[in-house]
Amino acid sequence: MFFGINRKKRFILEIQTELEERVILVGVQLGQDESTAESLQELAELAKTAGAVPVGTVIQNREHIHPGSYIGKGKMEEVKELLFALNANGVICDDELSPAQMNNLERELECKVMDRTLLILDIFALHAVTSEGKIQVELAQLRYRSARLVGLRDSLSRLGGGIGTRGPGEKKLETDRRLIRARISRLKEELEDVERHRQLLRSHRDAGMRKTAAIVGYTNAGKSTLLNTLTGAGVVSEDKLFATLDPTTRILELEDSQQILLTDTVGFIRKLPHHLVEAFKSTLEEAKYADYIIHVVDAANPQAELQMQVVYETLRELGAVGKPVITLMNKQDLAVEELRDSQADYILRISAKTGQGLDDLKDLLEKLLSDGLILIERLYPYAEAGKVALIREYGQLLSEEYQADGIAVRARIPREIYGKI
Ligand SMILES: Nc1nc2c(ncn2[C@@H]2O[C@H](COP(=O)(O)OP(=O)(O)OP(=O)(O)O)[C@@H](O)[C@H]2O)c(=O)[nH]1
Ligand SMILES: [Mg+2]
Repeated sequence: MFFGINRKKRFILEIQTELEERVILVGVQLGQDESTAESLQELAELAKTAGAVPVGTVIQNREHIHPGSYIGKGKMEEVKELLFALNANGVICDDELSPAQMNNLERELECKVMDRTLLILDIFALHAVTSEGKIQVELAQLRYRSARLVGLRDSLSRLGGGIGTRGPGEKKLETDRRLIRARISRLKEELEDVERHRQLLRSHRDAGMRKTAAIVGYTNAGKSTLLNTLTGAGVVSEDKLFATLDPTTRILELEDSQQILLTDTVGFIRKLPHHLVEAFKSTLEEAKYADYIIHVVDAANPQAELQMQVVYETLRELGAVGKPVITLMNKQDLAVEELRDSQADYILRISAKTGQGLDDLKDLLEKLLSDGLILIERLYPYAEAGKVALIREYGQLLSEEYQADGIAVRARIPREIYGKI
């Protein structure tokens, strides 16, 4: 009896150690580019978020990435020896591998071969909550997979689990090419439905009468924390990469009965997989349709400068340009560097966690909102009380006086509703 239980326990333990992914991170440093080591540090964070244990790093200096095998022959030997020495069972390359590179590496190294994209897709799969998020992730995963079935199948069957095998929710990812194609077109249709719905929501969101600000920034910068502190939104905020995938919108009440809609959304990262950008287009585009961009920077991160560049590049790719940018140098409660942002229209130093500087942010938003408003002084007959309600909802009602012949109103209103009142 006891013997049986112990055997079972030992068996489970064996499976657990077998499933532990001990990985070596591999990067290529091109010419004088000095960010490779830092990029690998970030890759290590991504690996940990996906449940793997990074045990070593290898960097190769090359003029260009080896087209057939990502790294050269000699380096491959080095990685092979390191795999053995460190008792590792997989490698993760810091760039997206072509199908050929993946096959060749997998054959030569005889271990599970992964890349940055697979890792990010995996984390997205673990964190997707809403049906929209799940469809988007699965679509991106399947597109990535369908081109790499051979190398991936060998790699993924080596451990029988772990990174690359997770689908959104409980779903097992398909590995049959024909089935994948069918599933992709089904998902695309579903996504179109969801996107239509999102468009509708967007247009309903007060038909453009209420101003919106999109909270953007590098992953882990503190976007969700900011929304939570400002509005008590209750969004998950964690010291994890890509904690948020689904956009959350909340109303922020300001002085003089002004309001602005704030949307927290998915974070950016360098080398964001293009399949993800494509699949998450409708989510990412929240920034494109917003009136203002609130750019949250983790000012305590040594890589803050580079992260800011990545954010601006991504915004440009999404077409979210030509609107006022408020940059928030966040985490001022920690040791931070004096950072500049030449691309921002306004810069504030804040701590989303302690609330420091958030009154300044509210003041700024109030000012921005009032600047676009028109001052009116008017007497509305009682029959037109509905117009006063409209002003109260979308404008700043400065004073209202109930007189014998109607309501005397002083208010600031957005241009968009001027015609209606
Ligand atoms: N010390 C300090 N930590 C902060 C501050 N703001 C956020 N954090 C921490 O930074 C981590 C990431 O915060 P999130 O709000 O989840 O970051 P995010 O930008 O939403 O990240 P993703 O959704 O993963 O892209 C969490 O551990 C927060 O507690 C701050 O002002 N000071
Ligand atoms: Mg978040």
